[in-house]
Amino acid sequence: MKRILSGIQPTAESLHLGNYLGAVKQWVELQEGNDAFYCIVDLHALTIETEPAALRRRTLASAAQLIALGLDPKRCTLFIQSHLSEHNQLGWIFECITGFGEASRMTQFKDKSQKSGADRTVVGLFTYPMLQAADILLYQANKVPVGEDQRQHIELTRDLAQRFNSKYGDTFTVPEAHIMKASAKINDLQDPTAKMSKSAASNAGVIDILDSADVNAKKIKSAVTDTGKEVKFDEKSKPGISNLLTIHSSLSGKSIAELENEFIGKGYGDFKSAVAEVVTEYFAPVKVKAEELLKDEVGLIEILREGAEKARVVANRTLKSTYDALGLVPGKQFLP
Ligand code: ATP
Ligand code: LTN
Repeated sequence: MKRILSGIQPTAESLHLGNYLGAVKQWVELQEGNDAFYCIVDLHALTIETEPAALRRRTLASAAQLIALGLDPKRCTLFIQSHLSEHNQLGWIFECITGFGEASRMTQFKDKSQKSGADRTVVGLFTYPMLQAADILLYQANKVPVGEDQRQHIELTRDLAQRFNSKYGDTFTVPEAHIMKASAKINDLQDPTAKMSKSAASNAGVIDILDSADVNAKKIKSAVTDTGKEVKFDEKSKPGISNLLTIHSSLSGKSIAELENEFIGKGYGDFKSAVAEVVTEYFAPVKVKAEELLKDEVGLIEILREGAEKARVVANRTLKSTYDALGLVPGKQFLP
């Protein structure tokens, strides 16, 4: 069985369509026939200053949505990053073998730090990829399902694993990024050349899966398109329509060609209504299920704690071999 690991930051009240199609949908599929670990990376979320009540709420809401979207705690290990101190401990080791220049070249760091300026950029944003490498390598993951934007962080993770292995002996499995081409990048409905993102300046082009059907239908109907009439996939001249075709196709299971055929001679209005309908049908039951799970907070936290205990068995073992390989004198923190 292949080991899978992925993570998501609890930085919003609701996941958006990009998170689902770019990441979580594959997580659900990969539960079958693999040993899958999925982590809510709350420590990573601390790189963005958040009100404590909001962080807590978002962490639980993320867990509820992941389960509602199809993650089954019986078939995968779902847990919260901060429940295991091993993540921070291994993260430090990777900070000690990552070059300063190497870390400075990470585009996520460059983009985010440029936006807020050096004085307002926290060091945690700089060391973020080393903590992410720890998330992955602690579990000896073979595959890491993520969206296209995470490719560089996975590349760094591979480099760090190889660097450590060649210096200190085989300790980590070198993981591979698992990026699904078709839906790897869902774009903003208002700016179809930019990725759909919770940190977008405006929420008007972001489909939140917990939003009401009305709100989402309205957003889809006012999606920016070109001045043409044909429903045809062409990312260059029709980025808006292409994005909507990708969304429809990924949710309905119909191929792009099938959809192009279906809408020959019909206008953009009809097509947008169809997309809105598919989105509503798909996410209405998810919203109900997530709300139900959130009502029983104690039960939800218990599921996550059980996940952490399963994760700890693997993470603790990897940390022990790492410490041994480095020549750190063994303490009593390791499981028998
Ligand atoms: P931000 O844009 O504020 O950094 P985000 O909305 O991209 O946040 P993350 O928590 O960083 O959300 O991403 C969770 C997962 O969803 C990642 O694997 C990421 O690659 C994927 N993802 C996020 N946005 C998109 C998108 N628009 N299309 C496809 N995948 C996406
Ligand atoms: N950086 C990722 C979230 C993340 C992650 C991980 C993804 C943290 N640790 C480990 C995969 C594996 C993001 O912003 N989407």
